Amino acid sequence: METIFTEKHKLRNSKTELHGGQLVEPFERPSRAQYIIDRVRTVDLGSISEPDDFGMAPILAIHDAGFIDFLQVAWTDWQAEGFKGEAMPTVWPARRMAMRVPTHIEGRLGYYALACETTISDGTWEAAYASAQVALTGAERIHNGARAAFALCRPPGHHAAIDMYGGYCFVNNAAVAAQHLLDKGAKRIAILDVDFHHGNGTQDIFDARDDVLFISLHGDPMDAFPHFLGHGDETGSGKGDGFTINYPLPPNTDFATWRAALAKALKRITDYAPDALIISLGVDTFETDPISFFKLKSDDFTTYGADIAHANLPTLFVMEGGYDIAEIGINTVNVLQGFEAAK
Ligand code: SP5
Ligand code: ZN
Repeated sequence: METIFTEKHKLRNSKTELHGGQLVEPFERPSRAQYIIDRVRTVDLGSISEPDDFGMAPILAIHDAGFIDFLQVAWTDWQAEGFKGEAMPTVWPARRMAMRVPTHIEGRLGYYALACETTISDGTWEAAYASAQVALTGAERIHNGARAAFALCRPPGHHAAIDMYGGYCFVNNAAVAAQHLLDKGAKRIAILDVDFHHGNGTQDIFDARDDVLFISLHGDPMDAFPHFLGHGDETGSGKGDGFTINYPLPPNTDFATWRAALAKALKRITDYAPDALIISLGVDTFETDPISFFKLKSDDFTTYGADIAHANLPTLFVMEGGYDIAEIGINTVNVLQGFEAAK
């Protein structure tokens, strides 16, 4: 399987995350991608290619233009205020307040943020842009007939909504890739999100559409980030009704339970008969992930990679989360090797 990767991910190198009331080193850090690409090389998964540049249009096909403008200037505008730390919101348009984009950077941060653990700092936009190009290049490979490709995206994307960032995500890489495949002639795309966290951004983007089937397995939002989307009764709206499916799962969910939900998801996906399958691949389902509560073991990732292969669809893997950094390369590449061995 070919991997698409760029060292530009290193431009996303914020120093602080708000966690437990303290500013800590971010869980989503550059070494994550380094461990993954090292493992790709160690097992000789396949060739490693630089992304092509598809420009801004595919990003603007998914995201609000004002939001993307904001991401590009947020760090500069924040610094112009003379603040000492990295950019983070302190106020939001909460219930019954005005949904109007403020002028001041502190107001714009609150308007466009869905969470404040994710700070914006120098290079954040450039890395997010490059990460989207990695996903687009992977999508282009699938369009050109590849059976599978691995878009080693960093920063991740599935929490980024039409006009919101947070959860370590800025541009929704999987959504941008899905739209690219549709624009190239695909009729239906399925996105299966196996990251521990609910893919709220992807769900938001495709909520009212029937040309993208979105299915997510994740920690129940009653107990897990992002807390405010991902319940089992969210099924899509308008002509998208029935094209969003959520499997919220409780603390300490083991592989047998998780795999049973995966089997239901894959059945729905094959019934939908998409032209391609996009996997939002987070390995924060691992038993020792520091911010998550599922109990998958390293071999389980190999097993479910094979389960995904049995759907027999052109498949683009798009990297999302995973924070047990010492094991992230093994767990991620286990999914890809399990897929390759079974196809
Ligand atoms: C892409 C991705 O995986 N984003 C995840 C963002 C989660 N950020 C907030 C996590 C809050 C976790 N609180 C966990 C307490 C653990 N005891
Ligand atoms: Zn996650």
